Amino acid sequence: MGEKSVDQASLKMLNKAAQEGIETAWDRYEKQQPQCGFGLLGICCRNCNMGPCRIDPFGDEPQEGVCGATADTIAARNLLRMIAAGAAAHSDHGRDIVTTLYETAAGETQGYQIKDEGKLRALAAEFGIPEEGRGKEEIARDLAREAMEEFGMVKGKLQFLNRAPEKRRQLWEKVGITPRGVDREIVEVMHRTHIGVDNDYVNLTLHGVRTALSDGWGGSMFATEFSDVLFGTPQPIKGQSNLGVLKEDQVNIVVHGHEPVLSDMIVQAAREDDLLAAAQEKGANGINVCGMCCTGNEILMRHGVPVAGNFLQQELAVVTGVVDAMVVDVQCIMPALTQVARCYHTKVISTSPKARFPGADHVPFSEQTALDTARKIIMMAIDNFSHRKEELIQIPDEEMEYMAGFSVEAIIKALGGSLDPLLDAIKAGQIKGIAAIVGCNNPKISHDYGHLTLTRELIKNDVLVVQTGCAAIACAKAGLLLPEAADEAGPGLGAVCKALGIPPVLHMGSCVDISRILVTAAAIANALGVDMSDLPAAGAAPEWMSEKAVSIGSYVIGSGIFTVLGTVPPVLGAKKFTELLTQGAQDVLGAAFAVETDPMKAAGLILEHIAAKRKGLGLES
Ligand code: CUV
Ligand code: SF4
Repeated sequence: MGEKSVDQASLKMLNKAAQEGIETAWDRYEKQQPQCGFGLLGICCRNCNMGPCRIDPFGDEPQEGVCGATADTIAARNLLRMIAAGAAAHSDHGRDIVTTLYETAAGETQGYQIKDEGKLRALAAEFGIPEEGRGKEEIARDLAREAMEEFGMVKGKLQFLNRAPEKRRQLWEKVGITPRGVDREIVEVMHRTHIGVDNDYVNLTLHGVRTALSDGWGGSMFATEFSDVLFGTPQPIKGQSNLGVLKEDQVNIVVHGHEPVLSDMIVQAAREDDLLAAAQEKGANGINVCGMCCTGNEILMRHGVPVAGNFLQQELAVVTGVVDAMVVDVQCIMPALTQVARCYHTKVISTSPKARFPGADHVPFSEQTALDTARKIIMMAIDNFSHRKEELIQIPDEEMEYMAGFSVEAIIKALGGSLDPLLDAIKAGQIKGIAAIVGCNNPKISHDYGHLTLTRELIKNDVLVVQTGCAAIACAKAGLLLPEAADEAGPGLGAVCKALGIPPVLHMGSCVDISRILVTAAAIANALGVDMSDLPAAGAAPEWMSEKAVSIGSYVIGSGIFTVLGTVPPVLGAKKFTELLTQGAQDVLGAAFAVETDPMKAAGLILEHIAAKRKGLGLES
């Protein structure tokens, strides 16, 4: 397992990159070795200018920062700031979607429509907004305004929390971590982690969980639900994945980043006849829009658009020499892209005022002129088609079909209209439980190895796997998102999947769509009349790297679901804090973290956990 990747297409491109003298994340990771021990252990602090301070991990002096902060305080504060950044990223994305809906309803945007009126009306009912006899624009305006208020603090409690089982809501109240407003919790992290404010690692941790909950049941959930209203609620759909989706004879546009407001418009514009004609005039046989990372997930969920790869493949896509434009918005976009692009002909086009990249072309994107901007970007890609360097072109032939589009609505539909068949299969032990495998890639672990190993092991043991993010793309490339993959599943899960015609691994969308997983888990718990912590369910992030993943992991345990991390979080230098996260949290939240870098062992932990929870529910193991 010493290989950089288990994905053949990626290995080919890594080889090509090496021959052409191109550095990738793996090379830069190598150059960072050995990485700073204090940083890895989470015990350095730069929160004020008496520092930086660091704690001796071997128990020698110093054991406190200049202000007296201990290892536990420092590591907890650091982790809280990671949660705040992650929650902010998801939630700011959510806010942008809400704003787009508001402006669309006001007739101020170009190219967007309210695609799922049914969902709009259901959400309106949930928020107590009158909808009978009113037009969709009117409702959407009220709903979006209501949603905007949830970011600040008007009601003092997020609306979507009502989707959680009552027992869970009571627990949040009792522990004092009911999130009050999305922005408020994030701001409060920054306040509390300022020098000389919150120095109690337990108190800090509780607020960290509250902040994360405001992401999962707030910002992320707004991003998902309002995206469905604007762009349509995903339904099962097929497409292609991996670098082989790039086409030598077509204009290749890779959209990379996170927000569907941009990528959906590019997909839409690329289908216009005059742009197609312009591409043909340049000698191309078409316009091939592909996705990467989570914005790729957004458009593959809704349009079956091909996905070129996951996080660690962004540079490798450029190395093929056929990407005419790499269009980016926000999050998980390596600044190194422009360096790599310089060696080929690829234009990196940034679009968000929040995310500029030295060396990129910037085309400011706004909802008001979205379609025109998308057209302009596509024209830039078309114009760049003739600049390819023939001698540098090599496209790996790896390409794999996937089935995605499993929104909660789609899952219920696939089950024949209610969750009952799934509940029955769980009760009967045909399906032992459900595991959510999510998150990024990280050069600390062989690319895709963690995702694939854990997923295969779990489905083999009759655990239904639901996924989002780069984990889902890893499984798409390996063919695990096809109904035929039921053959790789255990006899129980395999039979259920075959009867329903669904894969044993359900792709539920981008990282913000982990909110769909929360909704599913809550609905199952509600149907069984139990708390989410009673479910035979687990979460895992085998290759996580981003701060968003820290927020996700924290709201998953905050929601009562055991979570295994496959790369080590920067906390181990703080003994008591680590104990709180991996043990103490269990007593308070009914769930805790485990850290396990070997995915086979992680699978063992999850299977054990699921067996114990089944027993707790009185189900046969
Ligand atoms: Ni938001 S956060 S690398 S793209 S899953 Fe992919 Fe998903 Fe992690 Fe980023
Ligand atoms: Fe050092 Fe305390 Fe300042 Fe952190 S807050 S840098 S531990 S003095």
